[in-house]
Amino acid sequence: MPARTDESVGIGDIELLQAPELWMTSDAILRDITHYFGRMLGRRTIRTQSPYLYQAVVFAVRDRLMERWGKTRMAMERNDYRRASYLSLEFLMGRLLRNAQISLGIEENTAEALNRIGLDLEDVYQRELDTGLGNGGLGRLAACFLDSCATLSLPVVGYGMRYKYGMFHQRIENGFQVEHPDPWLREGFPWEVERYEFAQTIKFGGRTTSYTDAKGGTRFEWIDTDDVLAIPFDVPVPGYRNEIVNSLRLWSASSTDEFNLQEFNAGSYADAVATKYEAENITMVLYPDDATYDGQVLRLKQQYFLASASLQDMLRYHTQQHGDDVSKFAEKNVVQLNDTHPAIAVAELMRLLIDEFYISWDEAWAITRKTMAYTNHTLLPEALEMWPVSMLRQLLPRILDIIYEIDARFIEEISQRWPGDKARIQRMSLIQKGHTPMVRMAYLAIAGSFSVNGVAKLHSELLVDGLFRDFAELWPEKFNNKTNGVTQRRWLAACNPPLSRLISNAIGDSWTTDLEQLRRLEDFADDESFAAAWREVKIANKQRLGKNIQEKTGLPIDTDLLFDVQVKRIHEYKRQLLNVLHAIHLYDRIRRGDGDELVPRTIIIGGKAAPGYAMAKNVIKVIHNVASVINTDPAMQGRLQLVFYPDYNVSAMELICPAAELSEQISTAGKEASGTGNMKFMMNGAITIGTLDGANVEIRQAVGEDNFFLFGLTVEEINELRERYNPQSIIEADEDFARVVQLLQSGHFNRAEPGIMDAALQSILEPADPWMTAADFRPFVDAQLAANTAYKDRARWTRMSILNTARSGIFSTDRTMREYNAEIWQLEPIELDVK
Ligand code: 26V
Repeated sequence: MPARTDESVGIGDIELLQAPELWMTSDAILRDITHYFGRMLGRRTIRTQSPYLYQAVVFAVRDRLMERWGKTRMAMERNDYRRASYLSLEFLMGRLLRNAQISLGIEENTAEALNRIGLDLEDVYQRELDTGLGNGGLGRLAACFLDSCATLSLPVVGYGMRYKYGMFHQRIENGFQVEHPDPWLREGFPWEVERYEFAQTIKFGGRTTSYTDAKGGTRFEWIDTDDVLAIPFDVPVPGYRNEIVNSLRLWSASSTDEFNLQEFNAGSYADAVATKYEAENITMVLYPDDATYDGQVLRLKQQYFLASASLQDMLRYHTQQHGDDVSKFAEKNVVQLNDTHPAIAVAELMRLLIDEFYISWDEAWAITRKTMAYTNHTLLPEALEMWPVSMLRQLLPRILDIIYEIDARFIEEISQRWPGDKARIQRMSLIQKGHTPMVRMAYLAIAGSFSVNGVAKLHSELLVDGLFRDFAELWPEKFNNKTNGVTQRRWLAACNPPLSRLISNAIGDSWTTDLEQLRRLEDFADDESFAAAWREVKIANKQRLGKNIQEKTGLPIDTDLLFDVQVKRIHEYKRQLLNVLHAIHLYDRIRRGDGDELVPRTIIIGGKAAPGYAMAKNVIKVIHNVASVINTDPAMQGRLQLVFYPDYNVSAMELICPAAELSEQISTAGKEASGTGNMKFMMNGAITIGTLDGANVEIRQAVGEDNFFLFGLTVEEINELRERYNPQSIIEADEDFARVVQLLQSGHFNRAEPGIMDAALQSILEPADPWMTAADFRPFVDAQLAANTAYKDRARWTRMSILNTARSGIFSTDRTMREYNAEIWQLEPIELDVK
C-alpha cells in the first residue's frame, strides 16, 4: 500500500475549530467580501459582472462552511461512523452559491451586504457557471442525493471525476446543433479544496506475475505498469440549516514522477511531456453520450480510475481508523454504484484486498459482496456496457484475471442450482462468448453486490421480469426498488421564490425539510384568493422565462399562452417527434380555420443530442424548421408558438420548471427508467401529460387520475402490438395524421433544404419503429384536447395545479435517501456533539 497520511485532527486544527463562530451579520460578510476582493484577488473596482466579485462572495461563504465541514469530518472520525460512498462518473451540480447561502441561512444578510455597496446578489448568482459534470438524469440525481444526505445528516461521500471539460455547450446554427467545449474551470472553481496529501496511484497496462509467499501460498503481483496519479479535490456539500457539511471528492488525473523518469533518462524530453498529457487525458472530458454504449479505451480508463482511486481512498481511511485489519471493512463501508459505469469496482476491491492486504479469495469475496450495491438506470439494451476482453487484457490484466475467477466460481454456483442447464450458463455468464468476447458489466455488478435496485416501481418490475430475470430467480432477495426524487431545496425553494413564499405563508416553511407537509395545501385548492395568488405567481414566472428566452433566441414570447414544455436529452425513445407531430397538427387546424376551440399555446422544447447520435441531431433540425414556419405565419400570431430552448442545462431548468403549465412526459412505455424532470414540474404546479412509463405511473397515482392527462399504449400493449405494427395503416385511417404527414412530405417545412426532414419522418413510418410513435399519435392528440378543455376553465386548472404541488411530497430525494438508508445502507446519522 502507498504511504498513508493521517487524516485525524491535530492540535493546531483544534485551535482553528474552537475559534469563535464567524459572524453571520451583513457587516462581517461585507468585510470578508472586500477583504477577498482586495487583498486576496488583488482587485480594486468592484463590478457586478466581474468574475472576481463572484469569487470573493464564494470565499466569504466558503469560510462559513469551512468550520462546519471540519466539525462534520471530526465527528465522523471520532465516532467511526459507517459510511456510504456514492460512486458516480457524473455529478451534475449546477450552480452552488445560492444553495450554500440558503443552507446557511445567510442569503438576506449577504444581499444586504452587497446592497450597501450598490450591488445586487442576484447578479452575482447569475455570474456563476454551471458545474456541468454530467449528461442528464443520472448525473443530476447524484447531485440531488448529496443534498438530501447532507440534510438528513447521513455520512455519505460522493466520489466523482473532476473533468476539465464538462457537458458541451449547445449552439444552434441554421437549426443544427453545434457543440462547443465547456471550459468551466477557466476562471477557477472557488469551491474546491485540493487535497494533494490524499493522492492515489492508479495502475494501467503491465502484466501479472505470481510468486510463492513465506507461508507457501500463491500471490499475484501486477507489475511493469504505467502509473497515473489521482489527486482529490473536495467540494463542500452543506446540509440545510443543520450544521452538517459533507464532501464530494472529485479526482483529477496527473502524471506521476516515476512515470516520466524512464523517458527522461532515455533523453526524450518531448515524449516524456507528451506522456504527461496522456495521463491527464483521463479526466480531460466528460463523455457526452448517454444514448449508446461505445467501447472507447479512454472511457474504460476513466471508469477504472474512479473506481480504484475511490476504493484506495476508502481503504486509506479505514486503515487510519482500524490499522491493517480489513475484516471490518464491510461493516464500516457501503458503496453505491451509480449504474454500471463504476462497476469495475467489484473486481478492483477484490484485487486490493487480495494483493495488497493479503486476505483469502473467499474472505475478500464475502467483504466485496457485503460492500457493493448497484443501481440500474436504463432498460435500453444499446446502453448496456460491455467491455471487450482483449481491451481489459491490455489495459487491466490483473483485473481481467479476477473477473475470470469470479465468473468461474459464479458458473459453479449456477450449475449447482440448475445442473446441466447450459443455456442458462451461457445467458448468465459474466463473459459473453463470440467473435469478440465481452465482459457484461451489469452482470459483474449484480454478482458482486448485495443489492440491485431500479429507480421507479415499473422500472424495478421490468428489471426482475425481463432484463435481469435469471438473476432475480437466483437471488430474489437482492432486488428492490428505490423510486427517484428531487431535492425541494433547489427545485422549489431556490428556483421558485414567489411560490415558496406563497406556500410558506399558507402552511409554514417546514416543507423545506418535510415535503409531505405540502399536502396541507389541499385545504387551499378551492380558496379563491389563494388560487388568484397562485396564478399570479405562475404568470410572473412565465414572464421571467419569456424574457430569458427572448434574450437567448430573439423570439418575443407571449406570456398569455399556455406554456407546454418538454425539456430533457433528445432521444428517440423520449419522442420529441411525437410532440412535433402534435405541434404540426395544431398548426394545421388553425390554418384550416378549425382552431377556435384551441387555447393559445407556446410549445417549448429543449435538450442536447449526443454528438454522435445522428437521428437525435436530425430531430433538433426538424424542430427548428417547423418552428420557423409556425412562428413566421401571421395566422399563428397569439395562437401558436414553437420554441427550441438552446443549451438546456440545470440552471435553465431552474427558470423553466417554475414557468411550465403542461409537462410533457411522453416516452414509449417501458423505456424511461424513471424521469426526474417530471417531478420538478409537478412540484412547481405543472400538470403532466404522459404515458404509463417510469415514475409517471407513481405521479399519476399520487395526484389522482383527474389531475393527470394520461394517454398511450401500456408496456403490455406495446409488446403485444409489436409484431403486427403497421404505421402506414394507422396514418391512412386518421385524416388529421395523414395531413400532418402530408405537410412533412410535401417539403412545407424545408422548401430550400430538400431531404433534411427525411430521416426523422422515415423513422416513424417504419413498421420496425421501436418507439411506435405513430401508434400513440391519436391518443396523444386526444389527451392534448382534454388538457386544452381543462385549461379553458381557469378555476379547474388552478385547482389541478395546486393539487399537483400539494401531492408531490413523496418525490423528494429526502424520502428516496431515507429508503436507501433504511433498506440498503443502514447508516447512523451524524451527531455533531462529539462523544
Ligand atoms: C449511459 C451511458 C452509456 C455508455 C456511455 C456513457 C453513458 C453515460 C451515461 C449514461 C446514462 C444512461 C442512463 C440514464 O441517464 N438514465 C436515466 O437515469 C435517470 C435517473 O435515474 C432516470 O430518471 C432516467 O429515466 C434515466 O433515463
